[in-house]
Amino acid sequence: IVEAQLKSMLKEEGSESRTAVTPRVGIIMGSDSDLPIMKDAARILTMFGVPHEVRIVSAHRTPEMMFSYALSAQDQGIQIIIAGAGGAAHLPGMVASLTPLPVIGVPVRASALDGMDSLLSIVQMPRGVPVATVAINNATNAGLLAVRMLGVGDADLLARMSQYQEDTRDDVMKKAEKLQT
Ligand code: RP5
Repeated sequence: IVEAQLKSMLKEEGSESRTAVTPRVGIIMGSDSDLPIMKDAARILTMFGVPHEVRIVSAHRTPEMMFSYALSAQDQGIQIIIAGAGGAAHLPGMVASLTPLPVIGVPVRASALDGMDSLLSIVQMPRGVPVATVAINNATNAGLLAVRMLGVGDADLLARMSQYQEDTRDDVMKKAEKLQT
């Protein structure tokens, strides 16, 4: 059921839960309930043409799967992992402890504490195990950060990021001009 839901939610984005090409970015999350937020990261990667995969991997409910995903990611050709979780969000940190790949954590607002619990769980990593943490529910920025990281060794991708920044700037300028007229 989860796989079917994943597929239908990602279909509109042009993302697939399992891709034919080797994914460069792995998007993982603790629960299918994180998907409405985490699909924003997939949307950005699709927009930039970055092959990626989307998986449900829970640190608490499927710890063995989390271990095997994190330990095999590098050999599978994954270059960056984006990990989203809510509540006591251990997924990004645990994955970062098991792989040398960069991990971007997305705190998901999922509990009575409005995501602050998740934010602090992800950002307050102990020395030696870094997780790049974006704002609560901001999977868009996780996708953009992954593109920038990959862009360091990929001139085409970096050029597309510059274009994206220009487009964003133009968009704001147009709106500002409209307000003045
Ligand atoms: C976390 O618990 C998940 O990442 C999710 O954000 C939260 C709630 O999960 P569900 O109870 O909705 O499956 O592990």
